[in-house]
Amino acid sequence: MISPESITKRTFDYRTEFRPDELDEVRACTEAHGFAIVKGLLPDSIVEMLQREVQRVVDPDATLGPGDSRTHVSFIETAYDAWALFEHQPFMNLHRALIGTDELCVHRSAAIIRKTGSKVVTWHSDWAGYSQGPPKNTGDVLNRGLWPSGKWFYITGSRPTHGGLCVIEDSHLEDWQGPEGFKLTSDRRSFYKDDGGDESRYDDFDIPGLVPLITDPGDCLVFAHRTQHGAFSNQEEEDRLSCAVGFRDRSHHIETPWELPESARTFAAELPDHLKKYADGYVGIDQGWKAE
Ligand SMILES: O=C(O)CCC(=O)C(=O)O
Repeated sequence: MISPESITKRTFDYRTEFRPDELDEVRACTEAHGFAIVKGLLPDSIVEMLQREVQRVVDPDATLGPGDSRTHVSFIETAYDAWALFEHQPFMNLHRALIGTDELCVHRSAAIIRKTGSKVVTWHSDWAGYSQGPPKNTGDVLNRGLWPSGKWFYITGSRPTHGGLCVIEDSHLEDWQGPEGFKLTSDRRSFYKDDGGDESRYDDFDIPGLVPLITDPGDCLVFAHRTQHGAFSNQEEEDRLSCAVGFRDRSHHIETPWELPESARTFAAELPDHLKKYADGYVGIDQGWKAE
């Protein structure tokens, strides 16, 4: 395995970092290269609030220990203080620009804790649109949209020694065939070394086109729906915390094979009146649902 300490920030012959008001540039970079970083989208006060909310919602009884990771897949429903994001205009402006409309509803949200020693996140694309058959799992229902898949806040920073995120430049392009020396898995969701091994998702970082994202806690990490990404193990003492709230165009109706979960109904009922529009179209997620 490559040592995270040996991975340094890359330089590019194009810009990858933007101010929150450079929305056209963020969109253009995401479309051209598959990722972009919006610097300083959140002030320290919101970062600190999100750090508290991620800990409270994801690990309410503080049961996680060394080596553990946990993901909460409907974070925003009960992260009450994080509803302030709906009123943080730089955040909403970014989403309006990425989705291309003002008529947004919450699509999905997540928050992750990775403790010291947590495992590597193997390389994958979130996009479930490569298979067009009936959905087999919740990802097949929710991850077939063409809008950017990642809009993450790594609120304790993203860096290789801290379980930071990496993407592969240009891996969002429709005709991308995998990095040189690798083959795509048969579902096109990941890749493996072309040395006669099996199709297991690759878990190391010695990859042509690798982009280690090295960011501050208030930055937003944007990536396109097909972009391949992975994350290092967290080798620092501090918990690695991240969260994301994604939206879609409210007029893009999603048919779910699950009933609207009680927690999604409660979220819609509890949102203050002026924010209820963001729950209009929200379908929640039933983690227990699987095709028969
Ligand atoms: O935890 C991470 O940094 C990676 C998250 C991720 O890959 C995903 O949610 O698809």
